[in-house]
Amino acid sequence: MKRRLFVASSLASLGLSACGPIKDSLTNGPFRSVVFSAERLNQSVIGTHGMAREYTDADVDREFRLDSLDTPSDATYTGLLKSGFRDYRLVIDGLAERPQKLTLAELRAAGDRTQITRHDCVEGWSAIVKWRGVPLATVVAMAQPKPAARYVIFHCFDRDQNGQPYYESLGLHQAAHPQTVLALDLNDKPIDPAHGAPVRLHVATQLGYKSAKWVSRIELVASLAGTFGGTGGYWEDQGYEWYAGI
Ligand SMILES: Nc1nc2c(c(=O)[nH]1)N[C@H]1C(S)=C(S)[C@@H](COP(=O)(O)O)O[C@H]1N2
Ligand SMILES: [Mo]
Repeated sequence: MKRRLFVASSLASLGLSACGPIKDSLTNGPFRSVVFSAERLNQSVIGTHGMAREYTDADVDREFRLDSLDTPSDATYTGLLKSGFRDYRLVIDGLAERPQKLTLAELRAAGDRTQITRHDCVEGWSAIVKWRGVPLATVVAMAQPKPAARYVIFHCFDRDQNGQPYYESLGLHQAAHPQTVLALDLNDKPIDPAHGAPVRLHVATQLGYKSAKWVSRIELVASLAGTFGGTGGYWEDQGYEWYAGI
């Protein structure tokens, strides 16, 4: 808790506001050294085996602000949305013995975990949110990773103004963390479009940018180097640390 607050208050004191505009200060300014030295410390002290604190229903924040690229407005996403995601399939492929294409019903049937945890954005705001969905470990196991697989990459439906898609990644051991879930419900309702419908990753042990919204595909890979900028995520490609433990 103290470490998280340290990160948040360091950011607040640098006067940072949104995830988008911070990228220059993040890459160049004092921000980088403050945050990233804290994250390195966390990585060495906590590792990825610790559990994030869980809260009760009474702690859930009424407001969970939006702070990401815009909700996808392309024909593929809006078409899926119009049909209530009947035709949505979560693809799990890459280095998999058994690639999967799962409907929302199949995902719901695969596992059921509820957790009330705190979402922490690097810019210094946080919200306690109730998530319900399938442990990512269950879904990855269904696809049977080949021995060479070391990472999972999350491909998303949204793109920035330059047409660059959002993506994120985790190591297989992080993917197996019990509090890493493919969320289908947010605060007891199916996730709304703006918050990432129909499937959103929630990584309770890492900073908010890891929790990819609008997930379309999970790809098993041996290396992060071959995907987009090669550093494992949309923000990582612009200077954020790949490991975002809190
Ligand atoms: N697909 C996608 N996922 C994303 C983002 C995004 O831009 N696109 N932004 C990340 C960041 S930095 C944060 S803090 C949270 C914000 O989630 P919210 O808008 O639902 O509050 O989503 C994360 N996941
Ligand atoms: Mo964020």
